[in-house]
Amino acid sequence: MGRLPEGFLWGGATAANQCEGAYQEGGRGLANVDLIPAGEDRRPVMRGVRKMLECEDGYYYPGHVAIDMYHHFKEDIALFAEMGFKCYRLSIAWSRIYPNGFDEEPNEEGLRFYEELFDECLKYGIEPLVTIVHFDAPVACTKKFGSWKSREMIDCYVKYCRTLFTRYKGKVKYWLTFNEINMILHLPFMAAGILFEEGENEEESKYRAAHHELVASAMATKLAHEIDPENKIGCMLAAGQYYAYTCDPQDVFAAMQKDRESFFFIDVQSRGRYPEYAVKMFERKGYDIGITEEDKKVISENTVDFISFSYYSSRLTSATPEKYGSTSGNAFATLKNPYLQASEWGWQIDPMGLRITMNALYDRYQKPLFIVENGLGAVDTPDENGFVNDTYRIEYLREHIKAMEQAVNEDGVLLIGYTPWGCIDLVSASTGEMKKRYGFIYVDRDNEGNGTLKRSKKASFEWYKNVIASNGEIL
Ligand code: BGP
Repeated sequence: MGRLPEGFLWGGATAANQCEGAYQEGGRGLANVDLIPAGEDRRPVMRGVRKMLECEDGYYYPGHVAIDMYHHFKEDIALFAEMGFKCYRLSIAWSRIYPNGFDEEPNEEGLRFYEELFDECLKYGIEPLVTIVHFDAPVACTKKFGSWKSREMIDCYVKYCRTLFTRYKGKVKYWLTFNEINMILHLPFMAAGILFEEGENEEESKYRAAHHELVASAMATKLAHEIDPENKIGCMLAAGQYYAYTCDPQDVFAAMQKDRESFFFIDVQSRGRYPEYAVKMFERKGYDIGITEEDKKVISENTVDFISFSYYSSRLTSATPEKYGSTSGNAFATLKNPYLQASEWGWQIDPMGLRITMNALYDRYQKPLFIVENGLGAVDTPDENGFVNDTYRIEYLREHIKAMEQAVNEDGVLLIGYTPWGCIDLVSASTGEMKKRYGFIYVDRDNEGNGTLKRSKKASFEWYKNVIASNGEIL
């Protein structure tokens, strides 16, 4: 039975900084993600242009408590198990393990926390899928050497990875080195803890920092395979194919270039070398991003085992974008597509775009894919009994799952699993709101931090449970 291969990893995804809270408990150090406030300064802080290296008075930081999963994880995992999850994607907060990033010894309390969490998953037969870095970086590293702008960060990251791979050997098999690695070009403080000085060439600095991440990712891949040959390492892209606004060849080329801005990262991580178009771009712009012969070697010898990605929407561009209207969409500028509806936050809804994106990635890399984020951020209004009848979310997911199944069954794309984003309501990365909800499970907490944190099942909970039980047959 089912529309997908046996063993398909159905599940859901979260990230530490958006759900755990307890930001000062268990010996955890301060991270960039703790310093991103709600409100109008959020975006300038995420972009690294408004420097915030301490918590400042007068700001609300939604990640400090989030949905307090740190203290609720047993209850939450039990609910995931009830839905029949085969897999749970979560991230480890780096500063729980190495509070400053460069500490000699790891923090045992942090290690124990995740060990208990993994054991809880394994108790229900849920396979953990672990993001090693989901945007977070210890602030002490930003202060000491500029975070990923410095090569020193590579050593800190590799040490952190060695600790994880050793400690969780036999419990965790699937790892992602960096969440949405291409986000560093768009929101560099949030994605990598980096800041800019007056007059600095920001783009060059971002590519240098990206190079350090790419080397670190290859070194982690090597280490993971050495420590346990069972380990499977994935890269992770904020994906969504760019369409050309018209069939004018100039527009088509503009769309190709936009896609390359993102493919660049996966080209390095999966093909094991810097693509020609990037080498030429660096030459043309006179950028020196410091690639050594040794870097090239480690990158070429340690490519990823699978390609994971988030997909919320397709994107649209043109050679003359100023002629058309734009809309928001996961930090990526995109034009308004007249054929598509959009969410309440302006993210355009395009299930067919998922099929197109899957085909583009599979054609390009010929490695198994893993959809590790997808979903609809929407306002949920509980009825008088506290129940959320989220038919709009079911509709969104149903259409995307159909497109995903077509990519697998009709186009022959190899797909390992599907973990929709925010399977339990959590803090929105782009806006800091609780109001932008993705979950099958409702959490009683609002934008200002009021609420009991009580968990309750939405209509989509039962629906998704049936999807999983029928392996994608009953939608
Ligand atoms: C991705 C991130 C997630 C997540 C998601 C939804 O970019 O990997 O952390 O938050 O987008 O975005 P938002 O929370 O802004 O709706």
